Amino acid sequence: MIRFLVTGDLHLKGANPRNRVGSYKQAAIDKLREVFEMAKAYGCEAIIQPGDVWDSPEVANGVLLEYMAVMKESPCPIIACSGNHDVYGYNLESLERASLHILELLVPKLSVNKGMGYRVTDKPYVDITMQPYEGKVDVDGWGYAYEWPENKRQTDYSDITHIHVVHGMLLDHKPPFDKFTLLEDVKTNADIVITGHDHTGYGIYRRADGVTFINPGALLRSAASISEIERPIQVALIEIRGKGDYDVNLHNIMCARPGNEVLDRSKIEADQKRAYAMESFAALIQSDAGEKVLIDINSIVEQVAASEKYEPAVVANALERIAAERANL
Ligand SMILES: [Mn+2]
Repeated sequence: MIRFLVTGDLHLKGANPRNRVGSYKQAAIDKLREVFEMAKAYGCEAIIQPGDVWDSPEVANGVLLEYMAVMKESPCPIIACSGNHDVYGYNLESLERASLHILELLVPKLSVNKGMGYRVTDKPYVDITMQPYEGKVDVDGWGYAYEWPENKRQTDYSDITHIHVVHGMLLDHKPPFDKFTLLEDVKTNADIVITGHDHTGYGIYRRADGVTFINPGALLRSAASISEIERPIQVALIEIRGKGDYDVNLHNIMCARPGNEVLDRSKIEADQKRAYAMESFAALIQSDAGEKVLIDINSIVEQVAASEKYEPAVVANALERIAAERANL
C-alpha cells in the first residue's frame, strides 16, 4: 500500500483577502500543520499540491520566510505544480525568478513541476507527472494527458499506476466563461488525474472508463460567494494497492472554521452588483461583429497581439507589467 495526500490550491499570502474576517495567514498555517499531521498519521509517501501555492508570483521576504518555516515541518516530500498565480503574467518561463522557485530552493522537501516516479520495494509502482499552468491548458481539452520523458519510459506499463497533476479548469458543469474542460469529455491516459485552479472543487469524480479525477477544492476560503461559504474544507487521501486497485476518500480539515465566520456575507450583495456591472460593461465593449467578449485582461492583450502580429517577447513583457501592477493593487 502506498498513500498520498492531496490538497487543492493554497494561495498563501500575508494579507487578508477582501471580505475575509480573522487572520487568513494564521488559518493557512494552522491548516498546513493539520495537513502535515494527517500525512504523518497515514504514513503518506508525499503530499501532492496542484498549483497556486502562492497568491502572487512575488511575496514579501517576511511572508516567504514565515511560510518556509512551516513548510519545513512537513513529514514527507511536497510535490507541487505551479499555477497561474505562481508566475508573472501567466508566463511559465518566469517561474525561475518567482517566489515559488525561491521557496523550492529553501525547502528541500518541496519540488515544483518535477513529478516523481516511485519504485519503493514491496509497494506498488506509481508515476506522477505535472502539467503546470500555461496558455495552452484547457484549449481544446489540452493538458490532461501526460507525456513521460523518453529516457524514463518503461518497457512494461502494466503494473504502473499513473497520477497526472494539472493546474487546469476541469469542471463538472459549464461555467460562464470560455476556458475550461468538462470532466465527461476530457481525454487522458492517466489512471488518476488531480486538478486545482477551480477553488470550489468537484471532489472525487469516478468516470465510467475507470479514470478517477480529484479536486478537493482550495484549502482556504477567499471570495465571499455562497459556494465559498458553504463548501467543506477538505483534502483527499489516495491509497494504492496495485494497478487499478486503489481508494480515494475526502477528509475534512478540522481546524477550518465555518464559512460564515470567516467571510463577510454582507459583502456578497455588493460583489453580485459588481458582477452585474461587469456584464453590462462587457455588453458595451462587444464588437459589432459579435466577436467573443474578453473580460480577462490577459485574453484581451493576447487577442490584440494576435490581430496586430506583435512580437511574442513584447506581449510577454506587457503581461508581466500588468501582473506586477495588479500585485500592487
Ligand atoms: Mn487558484
